[in-house]
Amino acid sequence: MRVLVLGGDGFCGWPTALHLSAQGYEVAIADNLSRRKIDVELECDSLTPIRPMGERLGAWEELTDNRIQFHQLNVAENYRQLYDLLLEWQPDGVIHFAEQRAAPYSMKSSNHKRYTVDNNLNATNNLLAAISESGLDPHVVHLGTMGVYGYGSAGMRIPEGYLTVKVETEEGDLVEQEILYPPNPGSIYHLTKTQDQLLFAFYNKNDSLRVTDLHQGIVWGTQTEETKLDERLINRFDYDGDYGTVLNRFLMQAAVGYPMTVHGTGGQTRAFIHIQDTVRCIQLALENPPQTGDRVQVYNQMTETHRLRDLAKLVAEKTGAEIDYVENPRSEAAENELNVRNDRFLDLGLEPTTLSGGLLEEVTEIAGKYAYRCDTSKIPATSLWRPEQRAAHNTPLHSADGR
Ligand code: USQ
Repeated sequence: MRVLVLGGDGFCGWPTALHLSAQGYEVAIADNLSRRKIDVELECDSLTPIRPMGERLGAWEELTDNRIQFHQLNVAENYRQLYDLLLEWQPDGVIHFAEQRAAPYSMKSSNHKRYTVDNNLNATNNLLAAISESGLDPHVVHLGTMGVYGYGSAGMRIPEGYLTVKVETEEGDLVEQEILYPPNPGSIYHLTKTQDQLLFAFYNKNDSLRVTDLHQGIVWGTQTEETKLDERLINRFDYDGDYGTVLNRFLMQAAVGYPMTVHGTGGQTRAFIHIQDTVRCIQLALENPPQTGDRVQVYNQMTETHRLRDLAKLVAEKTGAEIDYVENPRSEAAENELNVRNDRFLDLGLEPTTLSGGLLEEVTEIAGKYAYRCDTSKIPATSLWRPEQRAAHNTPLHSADGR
């Protein structure tokens, strides 16, 4: 079976490409290396020493005899190249990771907002239009986010994509309908993923495209079975204030002796998943495609929920690290409950990697080992959501590169 991994150089894309290759899939990656270019912009490298694409792929072939193709192209801009690649590669599945994935980065300035919207929505639309034009019928597996739901519900468990509602007709009868769960994004980045959902629904209805949308929680951990095989295959680890996600930041902060930066009261509850489970879920989704004519299939890709201050306390207990409750740079609920259904992956046989099992390994094997590469000046989160915060901190929204 042939797969095309769009965004196969990124934090989730790279380990997915290797995992599928190890499982016997023929894999081609398309990526414009934008994440590496953003490292240059932000003047901050991955904590782990990721290697150039050519070296990564050479090492993989040397170790496993499996060759992964690489096409350097911008899915959001190079429509014709994408179209030609689809026709040439004839994939059975396309895994779509080719989007700007950081909420703080998307909120840094007007330019970052515009870049995130342009890139993410054009990438998704280009892919769907190219598949439709090509006449091919690959199963599209897209990495969405739990953030489309907005981390709250009216007391019930958040369903997997669709909500059953009862609406009252003019005659006063109650009619039952299933609708996409009402979107409630908390950043421009999350907003693009809510809009992706409409693009999928439209192309599914109009062009009979087969799509699975994975609403993933916050990924933690770094390595998978495949990336562990050789240091040249190592996955990236983001720790800076824009791209670092919360649990990996806490683990890195514990390793370098920097007080853990809990935003606000730390009462925010979020969903989590280990990177090893991400790649397993993607394989499970790929191998359970919808039939032609089925609506867009949605899975909640998460295994545990935790309140942030509890996570910080857990890391503190295990490592002796200190906790710093800092001003929250974001606009988000200070405290929330989060109950999420994830039956579909469990029913397909997912056996979750638990936080209790993997935390310390991550601190010692990754955060501790590469702590010497950390630039602590890049740790504070400086992207501010609200105009009044930006005014108070004298951080204008506009950046001056003229884009
Ligand atoms: N937070 C802290 N301290 C920090 C960093 C973050 O308290 O040092 C807090 C944030 O304020 C927020 C929570 O931790 O309440 C999560 O922040 P995050 O940066 O770990 O995650 P988020 O911005 O939501 O985005 C990440 C990924 C994104 C993915 C999303 C899944 O970057 O690609 O879609 O997690 S979810 O959060 O479930 O929507």
